[in-house]
Amino acid sequence: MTHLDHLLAEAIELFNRTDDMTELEQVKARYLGRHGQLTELLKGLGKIPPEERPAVGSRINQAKEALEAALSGRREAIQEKKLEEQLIGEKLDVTLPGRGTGMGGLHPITLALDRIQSLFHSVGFTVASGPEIETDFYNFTALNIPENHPARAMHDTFYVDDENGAGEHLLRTHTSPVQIRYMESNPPPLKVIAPGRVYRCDSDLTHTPMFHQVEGLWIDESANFSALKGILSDFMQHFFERDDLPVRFRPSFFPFTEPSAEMDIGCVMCKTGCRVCSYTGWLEVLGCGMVHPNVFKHVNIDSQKYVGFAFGLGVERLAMLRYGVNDLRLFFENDLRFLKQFN
Ligand code: 2U9
Repeated sequence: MTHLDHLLAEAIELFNRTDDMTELEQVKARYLGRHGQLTELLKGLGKIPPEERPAVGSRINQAKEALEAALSGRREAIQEKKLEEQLIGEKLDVTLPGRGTGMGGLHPITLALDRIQSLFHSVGFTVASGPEIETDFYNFTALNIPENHPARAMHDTFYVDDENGAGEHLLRTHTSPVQIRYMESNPPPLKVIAPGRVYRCDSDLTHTPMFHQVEGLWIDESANFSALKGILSDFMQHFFERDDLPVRFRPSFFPFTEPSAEMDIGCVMCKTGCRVCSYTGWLEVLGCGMVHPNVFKHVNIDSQKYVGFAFGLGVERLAMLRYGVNDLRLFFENDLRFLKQFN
């Protein structure tokens, strides 16, 4: 075996021994680099007799080509092995069951609102909406709420700072302004509900500064209280899915309705008295009444010709009773452990 054959065999042996690309390049440099052993042999050609040079030079070049071929073969093998190892490491079993995606769901207040809206829609009410920042006129004056009424006080209503400081704008304290606006642009007869956010300066265990209301308005020439009682009783029985739900109406007072009444339903939490119904067996669920003639005057509706009935309910209260939620704050904390129960 010549020195060249020996060198070639040794280099190939070293190439095959390593699995590491950097190491392979280092081995290559030892033979083919600027001062590599094969390179040095080529450089030494000048020192041998001229007649031997072509034959020796050709053999060295052959050896160099063989080494380069072995090197590129080894490079490919190392890369292939690396890829194979990577594929095994990242192996994916597509037949495994999925981890499940969090589907998300609707907030219980949205669920209650949807349910309320769909029940009133089914008996012919359309849905109206309006601004949450209102004027004093639409929120109070048009609703026959007197100048000195406590609801207008700074400590009950959020006033918005106007440019001119007139204190004319406020966050609506009920959705009634929506119905005032609706009556301005839609002649009677009409049957409309106004769901939405309302704001009051109030914050304790049973009140939040923002809450949701659904108010309804029904105006035509022959609307009457017994029909209103029927609609509201049916609504509560469907909302709570109880055909035998007891209901009663008690006289009350609101500036925008006359006469006015409050509606109670038999307690949905107990049969014999509990803390929710204060051991009375009854729960107050909404207010209602005949639209006051002064309200009609503000929107130019002839109160001799038309009769109107209105009602208002608090969505949080109905949602608490329907879903058995005993703490109002749960609706506003957005704790997923609570919210997930409604999915
Ligand atoms: C117009 C005329 C009259 C809406 C009404 C009530 C009675 C009522 C409360 C229920 C619970 C407010 O959220 S709550 O605290 N509402 O008792 N609301 S009558 O009367 C109207 C509405 C619009 C034009």
